Amino acid sequence: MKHVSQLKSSIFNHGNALGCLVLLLLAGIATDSLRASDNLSGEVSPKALSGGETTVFDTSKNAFTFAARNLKAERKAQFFTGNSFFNENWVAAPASTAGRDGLGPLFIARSCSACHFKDGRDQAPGEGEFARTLVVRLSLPGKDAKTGGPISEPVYGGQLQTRALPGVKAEADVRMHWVEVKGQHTDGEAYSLRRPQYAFTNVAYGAMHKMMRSSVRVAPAAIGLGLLEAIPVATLEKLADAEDKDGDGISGRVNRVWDFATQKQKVGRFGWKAEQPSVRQQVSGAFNDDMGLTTSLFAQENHSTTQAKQIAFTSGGSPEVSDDILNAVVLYSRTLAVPARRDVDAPVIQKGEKLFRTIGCAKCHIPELQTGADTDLQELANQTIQPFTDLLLHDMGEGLADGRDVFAASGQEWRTPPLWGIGLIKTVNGHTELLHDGRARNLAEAILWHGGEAEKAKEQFRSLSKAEREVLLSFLESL
Ligand code: HEC
Ligand code: HEC
Ligand SMILES: [Ca+2]
Ligand SMILES: [Ca+2]
Ligand SMILES: [Ca+2]
Repeated sequence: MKHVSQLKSSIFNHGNALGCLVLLLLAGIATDSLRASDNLSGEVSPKALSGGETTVFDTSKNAFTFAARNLKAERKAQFFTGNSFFNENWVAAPASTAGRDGLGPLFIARSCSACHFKDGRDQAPGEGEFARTLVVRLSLPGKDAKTGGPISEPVYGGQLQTRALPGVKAEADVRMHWVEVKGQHTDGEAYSLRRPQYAFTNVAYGAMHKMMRSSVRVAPAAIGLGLLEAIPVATLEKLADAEDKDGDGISGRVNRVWDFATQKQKVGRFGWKAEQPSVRQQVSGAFNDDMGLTTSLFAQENHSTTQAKQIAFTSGGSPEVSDDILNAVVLYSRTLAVPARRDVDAPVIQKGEKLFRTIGCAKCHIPELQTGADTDLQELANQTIQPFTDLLLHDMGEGLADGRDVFAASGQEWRTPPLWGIGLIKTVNGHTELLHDGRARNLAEAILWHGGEAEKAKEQFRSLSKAEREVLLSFLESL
């Protein structure tokens, strides 16, 4: 249990609506406790502390933008440097702002926050719209001999860049089309889901390979990632049940991916298919593929040798992102805090949580985990967290399949995404789109897309009464 004195500083720091409410409650409790036995005075249910001691208390549109509440004072300057390089636009080289140049020549966006707006989550393009911040991964069938990862398309590489510097051709445009798929709950209530179809136009560097596979992804929220990184491998291996020995139809698997820093296989944790082993590699990859910026980890620009012959550009240095800046953005991405849950003790929320467990959602979306002691950021060590993920790969059926494997992840497998903060996406990002490609327009649609290992849980959801479904959704909104 967290006590008032520990919580006050963060509540004061943020001065938000929830904070004010808690302060008022605390004030009330302070006087009340003179009279009554102060059994609950100022205590916050541990269940509300999604990120353990790193948890912040904010329900405003800035809810995802804060540093871990317990971040050591000596790290704050680096966090704020990271914040500024996450949010500001990078520019073409050469520029007077030499620390922020080197964008492109091929890129998708000028800043991290163009996709992770307010450190939150992105949306898919609407009907007939062209992709602006959507990430499209490309590969050929088979596995790279050295890394075991996907084989890049020979000309277009591992990712499609939909923008380019002036005088350089962008690789292609991506146009989205949505197809409605009708269904109904067991009680007869109708619903409609939308399935994405997309086409490449203005393909600029010659025909794409006939065998090319592609996968579209939207940016997830960037909160709590250092905590997920600090979950011991042994915990993940214990949660895994590759052969489904317990016979419950669920067979989570650990992804094993290439760690470029050590040149070895490592457990994958980040991205929609758990294809990145560390926040550092994920962030370095984002600088490179999403923004055309080189780092000490990925020193080559993102274009292929075929494309290089047609591209003239000025480098922003080698590397373009200095280690100081990279380190700051990595620290920032590791220590963005998860906001506390709301209304954990309300009867409807507790009922919803019970349903979440009884219909099998908690088998993959693991409510509670412990971080290990083995991390260079002591703030993240030994925390009891409520991430609602197992970080494992699950076969989610044909409906969600992208037909493109990544290391151990098949074309039907996805990593269970954490559900913490999910109820605040609407406030932070102004939309409620979910799943890897943003196809679900709300929480219910996200559940109704579940198939494969999650088919049974989905069917149980479809069979609930309308009132029960709403209770379950209220619980998800409280996360
Ligand atoms: C063009 C849009 C875009 C830009 C720009 C972008 N990202 Fe992302 N980000 C994504 C997508 C899409 C994913 C999921 C990738 C996947 O599934 O492999 C992601 C994933 C991540 C993750 C892993 C989150 C998780 O839950 O696994 C981190 C961390 C991250 N991005 C940080 C950054 C940083 C830092 C920058 C700037 C250097 C950045 N991103 C720029 C789209 C973007
Ligand atoms: C077999 C494992 C498994 C089970 C069981 C399961 N899920 Fe999921 N869940 C996933 C995976 C994997 C995804 C990501 C799928 C994708 O993006 O294509 C996901 C995505 C979601 C999302 C969207 C998250 C986001 O960030 O976009 C929500 C909400 C969700 N699940 C809720 C539930 C609920 C509620 C239940 C119970 C009815 C449930 N899940 C059962 C594995 C599971
Ligand atoms: Ca560059
Ligand atoms: Ca490319
Ligand atoms: Ca099992």
